[in-house]
Amino acid sequence: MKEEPVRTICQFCFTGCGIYVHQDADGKISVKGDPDHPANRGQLCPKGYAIPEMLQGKNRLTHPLKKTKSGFKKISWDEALKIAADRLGEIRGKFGPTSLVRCGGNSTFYHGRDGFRQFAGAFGSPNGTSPASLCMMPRMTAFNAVLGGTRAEADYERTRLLIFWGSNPMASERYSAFASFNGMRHIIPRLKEQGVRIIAIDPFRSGTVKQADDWIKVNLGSDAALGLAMIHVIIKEGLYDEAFVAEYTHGFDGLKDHVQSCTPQWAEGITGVPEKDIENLARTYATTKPAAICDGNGLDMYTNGVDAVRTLAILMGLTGNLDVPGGNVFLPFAVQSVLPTKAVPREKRVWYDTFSLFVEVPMVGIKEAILREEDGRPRAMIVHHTNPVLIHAHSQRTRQALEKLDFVMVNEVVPTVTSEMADLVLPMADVLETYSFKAYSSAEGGYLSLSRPLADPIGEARPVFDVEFELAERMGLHQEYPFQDTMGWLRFMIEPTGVTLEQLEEEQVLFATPPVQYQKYLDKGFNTRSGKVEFFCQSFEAHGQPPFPVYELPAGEPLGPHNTADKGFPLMGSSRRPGSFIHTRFKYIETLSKIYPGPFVWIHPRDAAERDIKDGEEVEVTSDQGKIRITSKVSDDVKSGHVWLDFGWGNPTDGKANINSLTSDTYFNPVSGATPNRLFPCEVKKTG
Ligand SMILES: Nc1nc2c(c(=O)[nH]1)N[C@H]1C(S)=C(S)[C@@H](COP(=O)(O)OP(=O)(O)OC[C@H]3O[C@@H](n4cnc5c(=O)[nH]c(N)nc54)[C@H](O)[C@@H]3O)O[C@H]1N2
Ligand SMILES: Nc1nc2c(c(=O)[nH]1)N[C@H]1C(S)=C(S)[C@@H](COP(=O)(O)OP(=O)(O)OC[C@H]3O[C@@H](n4cnc5c(=O)[nH]c(N)nc54)[C@H](O)[C@@H]3O)O[C@H]1N2
Ligand code: SF4
Ligand SMILES: [Mo]
Repeated sequence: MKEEPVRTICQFCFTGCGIYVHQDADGKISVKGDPDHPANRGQLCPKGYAIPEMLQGKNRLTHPLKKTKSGFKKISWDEALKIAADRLGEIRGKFGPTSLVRCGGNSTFYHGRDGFRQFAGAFGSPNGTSPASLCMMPRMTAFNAVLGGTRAEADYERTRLLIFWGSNPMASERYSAFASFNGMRHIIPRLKEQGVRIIAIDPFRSGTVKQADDWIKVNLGSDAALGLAMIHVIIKEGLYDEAFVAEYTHGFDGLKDHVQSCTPQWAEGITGVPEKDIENLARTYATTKPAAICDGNGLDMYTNGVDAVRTLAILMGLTGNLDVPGGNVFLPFAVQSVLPTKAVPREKRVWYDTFSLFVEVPMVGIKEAILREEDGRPRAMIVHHTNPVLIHAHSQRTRQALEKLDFVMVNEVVPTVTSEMADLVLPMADVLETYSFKAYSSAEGGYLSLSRPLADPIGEARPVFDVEFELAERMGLHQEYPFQDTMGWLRFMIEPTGVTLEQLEEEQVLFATPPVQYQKYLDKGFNTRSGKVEFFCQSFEAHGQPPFPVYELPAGEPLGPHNTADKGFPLMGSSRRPGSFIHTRFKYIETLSKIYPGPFVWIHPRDAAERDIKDGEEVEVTSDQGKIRITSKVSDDVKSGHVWLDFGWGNPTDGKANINSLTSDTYFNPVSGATPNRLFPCEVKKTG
């Protein structure tokens, strides 16, 4: 660590808070929020404050490891890269270039987004997968189909009504990244003071629900029915924006027919929300101007999630709340370079016929191709910045699929359930040890910030791009590279923004676009096939999907008290992510595990009493896929009949229960490949 405070950003979630990290004369490291950074204005969450503890390097992988019959053996980088180049070369020779899968990470940190992307392109493989099918890409796919382009963000500062729909920013802190403001913790109370009405649509009494004026207690995975019924009411009562609909939307008459039968009464039976409340919600949204919807990850992990989100996009268009002040707005963003520079045609992807509308191959496509031993199936996988065995539905099957591969190389910072089954484990420099950058969108404009290393990489760990380039060099693929190391990657990526690395070094926060401009559609229309908001999605129709959104069962099979009770699983299991952690990480960081000593299964007092379960007791949760032991938390934040399990544990560094041992990958969304990670019938019993 340097003597001078380092001005950098935290990249553990999408917010990307500005921070100062300082080491005093005694070597004590402290962190404070950067008061001048637009993403957080000095605020931080506990994960940011825990950075000094993270820098102590607990559990870190420090050397390349090769799997042998007697366990992992330390090897040199030279040997590790030779093994990787030889094995990948053999596999390419035998099975062709598409036999490689890049299993990349989440876009909270751009090394995860971009690592090995150019490598896969140069190798000749179009096969990439990541957590995207569970994260925000199902939503993006839906918004893109209806609205064109990216999703439209809630314009918090100017709205009169804000609906949190399947989002919990009081824990996820995600939205400040887009709204360019202090954390949501500060935004919501301030909006309430200004008389803005806040509604939360959520099956769980989340931190955000607790802040809201109204709580719409919807059933798990039933949002498409709620959305369709709201559309029904708005059209029937003539509450839509006639001028906007006439001029800027496509398929209104068809939509009107389509939702004819989607009455609030019909939706009550599915959503559990009383008919009257659905009518009121629809009327409130359509008549409070302007109104904004803040969508969230609570919609993604159901097999019907894409269509649920299409109803949200339609509602925005129907009420004219699009790209107007206080509505849902397309914010400016600094456009960066695209990797790989020589892309392999999408049509060559595994399971392309099924997932032709999606940005990549969802993990289910990869798994099925391997497990069914299809011709042209993947044979080798490069994993980085993700932990596929833990995070995808039905961990046992993910493990089986990876075991069937000829070669698995995992780039990691700490041992995980995935790294434990790799042939080769490469120790990566952590995000705190390497240069990176982040591009933000905000109403004030799209801007960039630099992430600077706080320490040298631990042991022999190396940054992902340095390793990637050296491997490419050893395989003779380096001619296709526009960069040679981390700094080269950074310069290449930001080049189109007009901002230079030198300027970023100097200024730390640099705006690369003008502020938001509203109603861009007046000049440019919408970026869809018709140039309009597509109630009738032409892209969906062209790919054999229903052009109007429909309500399907949320886990692909009939769920309901009768069906599942008959099979011995009367409870509906779902999953949650406690705010003090980020996904599967940092369960071993003491300050964070003290804040939340999970994982827990959250159960309603009535359901607990029926099973003689007390708070804080070890219980067994069983689904048709597996069984785990976990501690109970008896709470009426949960609806009776539901149980919520904390996601993210189950690595060797925590030794606790992995809830994806209970989830199923039998059914998935036909467009995004999303599995029902948030819905699985189960039963909870006392142990012993
Ligand atoms: N602290 C922290 N921050 C994070 C992350 C983290 O792990 N920890 N992860 C980051 C990532 S990758 C993501 S994707 C974002 C996600 O951040 P958000 O988009 O805010 O999503 P979640 O936090 O998953 O919260 C989703 C909410 O949806 C609710 N929900 C669940 N099922 C349903 C349903 O069927 N219908 C409706 N209407 N609601 C439902 C849940 O109860 C929960 O309150 O957070 C990011 N930020
Ligand atoms: N049941 C259920 N399943 C879920 C979810 C849920 O709520 N419930 N949430 C889903 C969602 S939205 C998401 S985004 C995914 C999250 O899934 P992942 O993105 O796979 O989860 P992370 O914990 O972020 O995994 C990142 C991995 O990268 C490693 N890593 C961190 N920093 C570095 C680095 O600098 N270099 C390298 N090489 N590695 C690094 C970490 O050690 C960790 O093992 O899980 C999904 N799965
Ligand atoms: S983890 Fe916390 S400190 Fe870090 S970027 Fe997210 S909100 Fe900010
Ligand atoms: Mo995510």
